[in-house]
Amino acid sequence: MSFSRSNLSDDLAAIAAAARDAMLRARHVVVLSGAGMSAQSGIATFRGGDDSLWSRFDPQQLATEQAWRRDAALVWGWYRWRIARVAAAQPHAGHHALAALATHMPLQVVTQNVDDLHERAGSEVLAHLHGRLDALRCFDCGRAHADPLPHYDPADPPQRLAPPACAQCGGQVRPGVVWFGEALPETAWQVAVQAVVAADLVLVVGTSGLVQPAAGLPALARRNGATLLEINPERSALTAGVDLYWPTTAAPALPQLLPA
Ligand code: BV8
Ligand code: ZN
Repeated sequence: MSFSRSNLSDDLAAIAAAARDAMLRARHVVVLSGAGMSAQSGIATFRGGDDSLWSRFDPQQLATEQAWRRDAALVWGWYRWRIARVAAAQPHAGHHALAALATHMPLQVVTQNVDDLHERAGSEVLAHLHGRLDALRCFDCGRAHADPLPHYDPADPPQRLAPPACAQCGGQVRPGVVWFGEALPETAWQVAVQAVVAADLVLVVGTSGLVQPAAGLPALARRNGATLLEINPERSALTAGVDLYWPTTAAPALPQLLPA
């Protein structure tokens, strides 16, 4: 399916109509979401914007095993703050639209996000490529940590905080996210690859397309014949390679893809 860019000028209504038509014609849709999908729920993105996570924290300072070994209280304090921010957030109309779209067509959600906003809107997430904030486990013995966390006010800024202690070995409990330098969960990666290879349309929402190997999925889909749509208010590292770029944000755009 190709969209000659000339007939789609910058008319957002025409782009929205073309995107909706492409979705309704698709046989198998895979949505690949990034931090921009959670932005309008109040969850800071990683890059861009003066409130982005990375503008105040350097990922190499915090989202790595080295950082944890160097200062687990600093890293845990940052994640505990993020867990509280996610718990206080609500899915927006875009999350709900994706859940509704899945009742109209074969649609699978693959996310780089570590929050549960897709699930709370009713989507079944095929793969969390970078894990889940709330899947806590012992850094030392790997045991899942199910004990409730002490209350944390989401309005409080991140602060150093001793990680919970593992009930089995007394080790330090970490978030179940994939840190830089860590391998992606094998099953999540495999099912995501299978899905994009089989898809005839991949809808990329809210990712800068900078983190590998997740950022390679849209090109893999295209090599296997899929049409690529992108929703992002800014051009990303993926935009040059998509069939239709919709310069907008997720919350107002995704509901427009629903059948009239
Ligand atoms: C691995 C969990 C190997 C943690 C995350 C040098 C070159 C190339 C690659 C590398 C390199 N050095 C190292 C690497 C590999 C590295 C990598 O890619 N680094 C990058 C930074 C260069 N990758 C890894 O380390 C991966 N592992 O390679 O392992 C290996 C193999 C075998 C055995 C052992 C090891 C692991 C990567 C996973 C890292 N973990 N998250 C945590 O959350 O703390 S990544 C983190 O950033 C997020 O999960 C997210 O996935 C990722 C990317 O961010 P985005 O989602 O794209 O968000 P971003 O803020 O960047 O962009 C937001 C976008 O939304 C913007 O475009 C914006 O315009 C848009 N937007 C804003 N508002 C809206 C919106 N869009 C729509 N609506 C809106 N309202
Ligand atoms: Zn343990």
